[in-house]
Amino acid sequence: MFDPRDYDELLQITDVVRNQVDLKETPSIGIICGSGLGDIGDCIKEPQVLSYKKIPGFPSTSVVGHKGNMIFGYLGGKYVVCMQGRFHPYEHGMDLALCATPVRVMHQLGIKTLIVSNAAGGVNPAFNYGDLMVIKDHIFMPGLCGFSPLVGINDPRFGPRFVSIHDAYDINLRRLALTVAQEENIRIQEGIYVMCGGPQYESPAEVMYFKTVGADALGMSTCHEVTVARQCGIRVFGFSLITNIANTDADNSVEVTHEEVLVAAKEAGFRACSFVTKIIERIE
Ligand code: NOS
Repeated sequence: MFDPRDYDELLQITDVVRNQVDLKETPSIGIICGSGLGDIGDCIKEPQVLSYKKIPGFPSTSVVGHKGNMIFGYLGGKYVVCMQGRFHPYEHGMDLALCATPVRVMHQLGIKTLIVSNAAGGVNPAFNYGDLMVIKDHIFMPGLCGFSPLVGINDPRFGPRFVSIHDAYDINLRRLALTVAQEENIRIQEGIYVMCGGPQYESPAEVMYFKTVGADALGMSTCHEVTVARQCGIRVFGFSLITNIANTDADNSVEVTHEEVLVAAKEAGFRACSFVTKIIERIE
């Protein structure tokens, strides 16, 4: 059984990955595709595709809309590695360290920048279905409740015991993304992302609660990956695709379904892809 807190096992996994692909160069950027946003992986040029099934320690992705491939190739003129499918803590017994292992593997492979994407419910009343939101900061609910990927004995080779999250979402990358969106005529927002444990969607009262504390979008992913990335010293850019509007009124509530989340992501696939490509083109 793979122990995500064992650094030597991480090195072994990384070796297995390296031995199965013919790396053209060191990937400088890692990408994690959110629910239904796997199109980003399909935009990669000269792709080499490694199924998660061939990576020891990697669990399978059980959520519809997550393919389960690690893809190496070129995007926006840079050599990247892309996780086409992510591990959600709700799928894997809330083992956040396990779910964030792909970030550690990508770090071992050499990435300096991580781009994370997700599908999320909009809480900010100014948001529309289909909007993209640059993540400015987050509220990591499981992390605040003791479910952090950094809990447990910390091998110092992973990074520091105490990690500062004060600047998790790189301000220069956020500015670059807002500029790119403006130039490309892509409707863009910026806001606070909340990670809930899921897999149930939030009740109207819970949505109201998060709205009150300053949330703009709600999802069930991303923060564990960002926390681990920051422990490794990787700079992060994150964005959400608003796939549904979370509702706050129990008397007039509307059901949220994963099907509508996937439809919205599919509709936005091309936009998300060109957004990410243009950002990567301009990353230093
Ligand atoms: N997701 C959401 N998670 C929480 N609340 C929402 O309103 C919402 N909309 C999309 C489920 O459809 C998948 O999409 C994200 C979650 O991360 C989950 O994995």
